Amino acid sequence: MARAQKEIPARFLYDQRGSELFEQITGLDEYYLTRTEIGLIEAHGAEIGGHVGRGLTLVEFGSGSSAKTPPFLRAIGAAAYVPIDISAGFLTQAAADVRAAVPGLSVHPLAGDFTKALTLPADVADTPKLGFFPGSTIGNMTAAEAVDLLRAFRETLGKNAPLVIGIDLKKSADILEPAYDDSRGVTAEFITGILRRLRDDLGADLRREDWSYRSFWNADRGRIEMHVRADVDTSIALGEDRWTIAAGETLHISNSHKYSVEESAILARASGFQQVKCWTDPDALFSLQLWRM
Ligand code: AVJ
Repeated sequence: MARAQKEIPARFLYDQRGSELFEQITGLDEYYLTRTEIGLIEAHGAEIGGHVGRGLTLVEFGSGSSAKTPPFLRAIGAAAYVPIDISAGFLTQAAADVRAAVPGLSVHPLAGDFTKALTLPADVADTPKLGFFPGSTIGNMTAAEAVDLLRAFRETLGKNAPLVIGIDLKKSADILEPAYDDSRGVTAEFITGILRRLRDDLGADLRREDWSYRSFWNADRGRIEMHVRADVDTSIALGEDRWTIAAGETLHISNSHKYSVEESAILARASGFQQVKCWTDPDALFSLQLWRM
C-alpha cells in the first residue's frame, strides 16, 4: 500500500533564520522573481497610478519588511498605507521604514492573518482602497486555496477596490528548477531548515544528516514542489510519537504554483475579480496584474 505523503505547512519556514534565508534567496542569480517584479513596478508604476487614480489607501497583504513598497507608493501617489502582516515585530519596523521613505504618507499597520477577512483601521475606513499582493505569494497556495484567499481580500478591501498582484508565469523547467535549487544551496538550507525547527523548537529527535533537499517542476500540477528526502531509513521522534521513514520517502514542505496569463485571468474570475491589465518583462518571466472587482 502506498503511504500517504507527509506534509509540513510552509509557514513554519519563516522563523527569524528562515526569513533571513528567504531574503538571501531574493538576491540569488537563479531567483529571477524579485528583481523582475521590482523592474515591472519601476517601469509601469506610473501607468498603474493612471488606472487607479491618486490619493488611495494601499493595503498590502503579507507586507513583511515592505522593502519594495515605497517606489510603488510614490508612483501611484498613495495617501495612506496599511501594511498587513502576521508578525507584529516586523510590522513596527516596516512602518517606520516606510514613513521615513515616503514623507507625508499616513501609515496604519495592521497585525493579523490576511487569509481571513479583516477590519481595516478606523482612520482609513472611508477612503478608497487599492489592494497589493506582490511577490507571487499566491503561488504558495493551491488554486482552490488561492480563490478562498482572494475572496477574503475582497471582503477586507470592501466594494469595488482594485488589486495589484504579482504572479510568476509558467515557463521552461530549465529556468524554474534552478530558481528553486540554487548553486549556492541557499534554498536547500531554507527548506531543510524545517528539520532544524523540528529539532530545536519542538525538541524532535532526528538525524539531520539523513536528509537532503529535493525539488522539481511538477508539470501536471503546474508547480515547483519542494521536499526534504530521507537518504536512508530513518526516524523522527517527537514526545511519545515515533515515525519511521523509509529511504527515498519525502516530507513535502512547500509549493510554488505558476500560472499563464490566461490561467491567472480564470483565477481572478473564480474569485470575483476581472483581470484588467497584465504587464510582463521582455522574457515573459513574471507578471504584474491589475484586477478589478
Ligand atoms: C515567497 C512564495 C513567492 O515560491 O518563489 C522561494 C517562496 N521558497 N524559494 C516562491 C520560496 C523557496 C517564494 N514565495
